[in-house]
Amino acid sequence: MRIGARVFEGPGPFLVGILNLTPDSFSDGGRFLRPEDAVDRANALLREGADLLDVGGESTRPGAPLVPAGEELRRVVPVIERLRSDGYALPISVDTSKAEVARAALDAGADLVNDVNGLAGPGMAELVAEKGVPAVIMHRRGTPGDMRAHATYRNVVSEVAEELSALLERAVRAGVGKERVVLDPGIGFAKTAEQSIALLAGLGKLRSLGCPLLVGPSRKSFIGELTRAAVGDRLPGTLAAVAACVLAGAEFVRVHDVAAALQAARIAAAIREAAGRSPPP
Ligand code: HH2
Repeated sequence: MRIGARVFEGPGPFLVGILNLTPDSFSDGGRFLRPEDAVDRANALLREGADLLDVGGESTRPGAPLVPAGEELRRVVPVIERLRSDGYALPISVDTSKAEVARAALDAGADLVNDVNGLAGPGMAELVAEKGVPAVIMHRRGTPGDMRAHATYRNVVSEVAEELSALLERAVRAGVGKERVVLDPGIGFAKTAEQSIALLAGLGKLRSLGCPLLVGPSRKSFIGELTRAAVGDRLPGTLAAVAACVLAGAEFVRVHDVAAALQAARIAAAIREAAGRSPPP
């Protein structure tokens, strides 16, 4: 899959570094509001070994207020423009659910649309089709305001697989090339801690949908619920989840702490490869 100037081939793992340009993201809100801090952070993520930079201007944590398009544009577009004019080396993904924001970000130099709403909002799939760019289709139910009430599943793995498959079909009908889609189970989005763990355990089932997988476990509340760790102390739990994602075959992992996650991901990938080579008992 080509993302911007780079071709992503093989099983990865590829590290997606998170850059949140928001005042209220659950773990790093307010840290990168000044464009110069945002650019420094983007460069630090590159140095740490990120393969892709994911830039977002709206928090999607449970209970987060919706951000008007004008405000989201104001947060995201100048930083993407600045990174591109500085010759930033990584492909850039824009984390948005609004077609207006995605269009402006792509015009400013972003290479991929990462949509927690699965390209289901007005004009989003059509925009991705028109621009011919790759996209992440993530699973969620409801909105940040009401998603906790939607965490009701008979079998979370098969229902997430069915709902992702429906989102994928819808996007393909709108003209999006399936070969340009990455699927994401949406850890923590309308999922309890137990359901997030079940999805990590059942990731292999999502492979049958025929697209690369991206998983975003970084610092999320399922780690806090299982370990009682505060948001700032969830790196060890994040690394365990990253290793599990890579062992299950996820190509992309979306993380805040790239250097540490890269080490965990490389070890997990080496174990995965060795397991693939070992003769049957
Ligand atoms: N998680 C978050 C945001 N965007 N995109 C994808 N594809 N997958 C995810 O799991 C995902 C995502 C939430 O994490 P974060 O960006 O750290 O927090 P916030 O939404 O509060 O800005």
